Amino acid sequence: MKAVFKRLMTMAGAAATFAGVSTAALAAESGIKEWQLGFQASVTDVMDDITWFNGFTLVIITVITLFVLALLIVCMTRFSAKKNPVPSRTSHNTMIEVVWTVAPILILVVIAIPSFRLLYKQLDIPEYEMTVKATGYQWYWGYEYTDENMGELSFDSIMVKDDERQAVADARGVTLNEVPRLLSVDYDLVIPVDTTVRVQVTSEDVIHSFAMPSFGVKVDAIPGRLNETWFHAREEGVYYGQCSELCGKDHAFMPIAIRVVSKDQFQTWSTAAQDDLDTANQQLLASIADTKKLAAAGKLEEISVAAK
Ligand SMILES: [Cu+2]
Repeated sequence: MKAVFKRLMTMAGAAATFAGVSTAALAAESGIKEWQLGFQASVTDVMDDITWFNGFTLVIITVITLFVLALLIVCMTRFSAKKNPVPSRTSHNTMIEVVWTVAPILILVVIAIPSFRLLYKQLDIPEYEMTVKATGYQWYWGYEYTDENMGELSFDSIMVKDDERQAVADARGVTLNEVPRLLSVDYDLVIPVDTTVRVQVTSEDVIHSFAMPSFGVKVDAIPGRLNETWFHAREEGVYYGQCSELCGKDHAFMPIAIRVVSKDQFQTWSTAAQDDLDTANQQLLASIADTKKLAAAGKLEEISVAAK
């Protein structure tokens, strides 16, 4: 069923591209759409839980709001001054007071249990396979791969300006929609798929916040402090986030772009990037484009059969 749905989505994406529908193409690439309401598509367990929890609390607050509305309507009609020329002198009702104290406590407990479970899931870092360090600067992010086998690889990641988007798209051999405005950066943070990654977050100047909606990640970047979080992305793609703590005049212009690639692609990229980051990125994009072309032509299955 899932496979059928995915295929339909791919076909829809292809059709939209032919029709020149920019939003659909954008969505197919990164899980973001123009004028988007609601969350970006989830690619981690934590974000799955956040999405569920959002729906769960939405149901509770909807029921409470409707209940209060009903009470108001009852009060306004049944207990109006017109219908009650002689007002009641009731001032206490033990039963009602017990109910309106206990019921909200129970509701809060029902909300608190999954809420705390989710908080601990976000903050308890499981056994991780690699570490990246993100440092906030006014106004861009710097990334550092701190594992020994990564050879002190580090780079800054700066937003692609409006007038540079076309040039970047041309250089990467992609459409303009794949370089989304205010979200694309010159150097993406590259991460392997299906890998538990520990993220250390700090800042060099003021407080920033490292946020990646599709991963359910948001953690403050505080000068002099090293905060930690983690993620385990299960799908390849490019994911976008933004600095989420007001940090000065260009706060809106320091996006975060994480490119999740296959483990093989990451291996090749990380080895090459330690010598020459630009060439490594070009090779990586070429490899991703090849994979996409093959997938589009439906040849992936043939290759896997041939490989066996
Ligand atoms: Cu900021």
